[in-house]
Amino acid sequence: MKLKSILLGAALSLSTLPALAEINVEDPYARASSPAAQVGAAFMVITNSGDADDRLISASTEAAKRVELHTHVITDGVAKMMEVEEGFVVPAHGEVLLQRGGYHVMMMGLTAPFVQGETITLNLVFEVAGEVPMVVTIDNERQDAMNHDGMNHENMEGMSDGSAMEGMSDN
Ligand SMILES: [Cu+2]
Repeated sequence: MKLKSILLGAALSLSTLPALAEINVEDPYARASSPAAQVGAAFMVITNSGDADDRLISASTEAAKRVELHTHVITDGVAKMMEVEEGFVVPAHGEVLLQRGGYHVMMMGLTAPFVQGETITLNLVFEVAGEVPMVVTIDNERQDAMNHDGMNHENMEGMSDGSAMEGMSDN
């Protein structure tokens, strides 16, 4: 009886603590560039309505052998993907965009082809919020509405005139 009331008390006090990090994921989708592709990527908007910064530190899924957090960097006009080992910061009362041409969750060694309309389960791990599992719909046909600069996985490497890169360079 004593233990039970202690546990109950702990649960009550937990629920009244101010929110440290309140992670929400909006509009997640995943895609592969072709039906035979061995890799896929997941995109979403991660919001944090809490009072503390959080950080996406890793991810896992049964749909792929290996999952990494990636971004794109442009070297000599060519976009390349790079692992972001420190993860993606989700600022307090802010958001981080995972979108084509930028941050994404990279899935390598897909265990099955990404079929349009099917779903995968993705497990995100945050420094503060812990594990956040979610169902992500495969949408290979998705045009990224948030992609203001018109760049995406497909056309970045073939881009020759560099005009879309203005504003992304420091010099
Ligand atoms: Cu990648």
